Amino acid sequence: MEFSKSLKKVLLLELLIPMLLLVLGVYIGLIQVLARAGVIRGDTVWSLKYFEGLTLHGVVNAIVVTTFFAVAFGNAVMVYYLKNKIRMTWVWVSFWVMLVGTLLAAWAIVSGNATVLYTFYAPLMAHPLFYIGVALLVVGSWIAFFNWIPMYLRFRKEHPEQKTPLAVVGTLANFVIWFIATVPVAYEVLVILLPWSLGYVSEINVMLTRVLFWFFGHPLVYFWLLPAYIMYYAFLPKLVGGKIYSDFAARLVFFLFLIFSIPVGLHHQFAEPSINPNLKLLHAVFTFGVALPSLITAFSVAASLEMGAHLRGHKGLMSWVYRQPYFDKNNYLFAYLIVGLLIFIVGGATGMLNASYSLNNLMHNTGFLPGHFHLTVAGPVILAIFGMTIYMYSHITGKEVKFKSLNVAVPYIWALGLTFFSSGLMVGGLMGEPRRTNLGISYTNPDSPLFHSDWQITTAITAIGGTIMFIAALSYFTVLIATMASKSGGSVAFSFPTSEAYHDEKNISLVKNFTPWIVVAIVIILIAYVPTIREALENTAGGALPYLPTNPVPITP
Ligand code: HAS
Repeated sequence: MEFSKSLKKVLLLELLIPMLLLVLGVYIGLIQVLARAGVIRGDTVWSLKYFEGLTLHGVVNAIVVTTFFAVAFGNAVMVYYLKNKIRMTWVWVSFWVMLVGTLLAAWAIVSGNATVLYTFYAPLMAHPLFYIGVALLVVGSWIAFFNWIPMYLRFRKEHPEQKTPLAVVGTLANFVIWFIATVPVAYEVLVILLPWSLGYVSEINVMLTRVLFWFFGHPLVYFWLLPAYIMYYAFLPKLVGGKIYSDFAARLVFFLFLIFSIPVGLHHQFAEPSINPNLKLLHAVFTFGVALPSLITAFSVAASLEMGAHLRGHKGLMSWVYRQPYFDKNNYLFAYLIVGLLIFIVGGATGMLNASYSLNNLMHNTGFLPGHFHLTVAGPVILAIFGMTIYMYSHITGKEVKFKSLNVAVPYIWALGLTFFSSGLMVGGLMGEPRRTNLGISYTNPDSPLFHSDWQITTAITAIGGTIMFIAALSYFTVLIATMASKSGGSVAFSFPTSEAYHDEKNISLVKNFTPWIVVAIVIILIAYVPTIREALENTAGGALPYLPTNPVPITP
């Protein structure tokens, strides 16, 4: 289908602005690994302090890029599959609100006024404009979501017998999760942190801010992941000549995420005081629930890959593993998606280790954590974003992708780097190497009394991995920029590579409507969070004073 000029314009902005920011995010990532390994020693590199850089790296890569992409991809999915007109005014309002929010937050971080890391809970305090900026970014994404709801309802009214397209179900499920998860964090930011940062109140309940943050913080990771899952189900089978194994199972997966991705936040707080251990155990149990849709996905997508290989004439039990278009330059999206999936096998397994209540003691706040989450957010998530950004760009503009061989190599180079990077962090983490620490000026500095020789080798492996990832990212940006600089081949119709289902079950009512799933989600959230919030309120005496990361003495108002 042909997108309107205005829609094309906004989609390109929503895809390319975050890519521009990602150049900065990736560069800071390189500085971080070099600083941890002691290759760079000092607190400041090119006028950015270590923790300012870490904040910028996390906020840009994990919050800004992912949110812009989810909105851009969602806009395209809604228009393409529902074949309904989208209200462009609101598409533009959503874009501008997100952009202004991003710029405000970025200013606060770069000017050194918001060194609060991407988990911006208390007691670290940021400039009010950081909180306002984050709130605007979220509100902008809500506007996009609210703009899709009438399109969906119109589709349901006009096509009562038809199934809602799978990619639409995935997108709406994702934004329902996002909306439910962001309401408490909006409360935290606007009602607790902002007045505190403006100086209207001097003390706040730190534990409450952390509970509200993690209410949002874990579903946040599925908000990053679900666009990739939409691609695994709706597009990947088509890319290998296969089919979605079961349409019902695919829909069920998105609805299971809806009910299980929120009531799990305490698995980030196993080590924190104030909350009853039984509640932590309850969240740990729900965390194993949220692994279920991913386990279903592992088998379903593997079945699609197997079917694809067999339909293309490859025989044998294991031919599906090696007879895939891994290096097909014209099928580069497959390379980005399959590499993400392979990485996620380890990313998911390490998540299950973290979730195990007692094992968590071993890795919490160590390098194991960034090791785990780079195998998720810097694995399936960013590779899907990379692949789909270039796919959408070339299909919207009609430009052919340049440097095709380099393009198809990017995910493999990235995966090689990530293997070193995450292995170094995880092995180091198991030996106690802390996360979020400028190790180069302390533990990996032979001149420091804190020197810890065990961590020299692991940080060096991490640095090698980070450098390879940086090279992969540069290669990706080269492909993207060269494609942007090339001439358009004229206007082309936009299309997503949409898969058919092998088991195309009839419109089963269990996975037809969102309402029952939303009700169940709310009930489970209440079970998991009402007692948790009560604990946070009751077990915190008084309030805590604000701190800056550079000073152990509280800031006195
Ligand atoms: Fe996590 C911490 C547990 C998934 C991201 N996680 C984090 C943090 C981030 C993050 C950013 O329980 C750090 C937060 C911070 O800064 O403190 N995580 C889990 C669990 C899962 C999980 C149980 N995490 C993710 C995803 C993320 C992400 C997804 C981003 C996108 N995580 C934790 C816990 C902590 C945590 C604790 C806190 C620890 C602490 O102490 O602070 C599960 O959802 C994982 C389920 C996944 C699977 C894998 C399925 C495999 C698939 C691939 C199949 C491959 C195929 C290819 C088909 C079970 C789908 C085959 C092809 C061939 C050719 C063979």
